[in-house]
Amino acid sequence: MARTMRMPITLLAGVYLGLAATSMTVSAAPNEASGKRHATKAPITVTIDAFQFQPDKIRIKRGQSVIFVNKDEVPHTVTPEKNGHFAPSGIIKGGEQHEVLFEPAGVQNYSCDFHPSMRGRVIVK
Ligand SMILES: [Cu+2]
Repeated sequence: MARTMRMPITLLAGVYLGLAATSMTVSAAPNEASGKRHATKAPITVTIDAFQFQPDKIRIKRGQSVIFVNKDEVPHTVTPEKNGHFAPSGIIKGGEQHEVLFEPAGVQNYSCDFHPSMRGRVIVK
């Protein structure tokens, strides 16, 4: 049944060589994984909504910052728990946001001064 589908072998070989050349070009692209310690790191956003930090657990790199965006109508805070290594946000009013810089590596737990059940975690690598 495939009798009519015969193709010259040289044509097929040419196609495969072409594909191989293409994929080699792609894999030769520069590897950005080995970034320097002070490379620019875009901030990550955590939303405060309905009295919850969302997401309440994130992983970031040293020197990266997190922007906490308060979408509630009431004020909240992002306050480090004991032995935390970042500056407390102070009051973030409803509709406002605050950027927190995380420098040393470690697990940083935080909570809201006004609503202690609101808790979150930032893992700094
Ligand atoms: Cu709160």
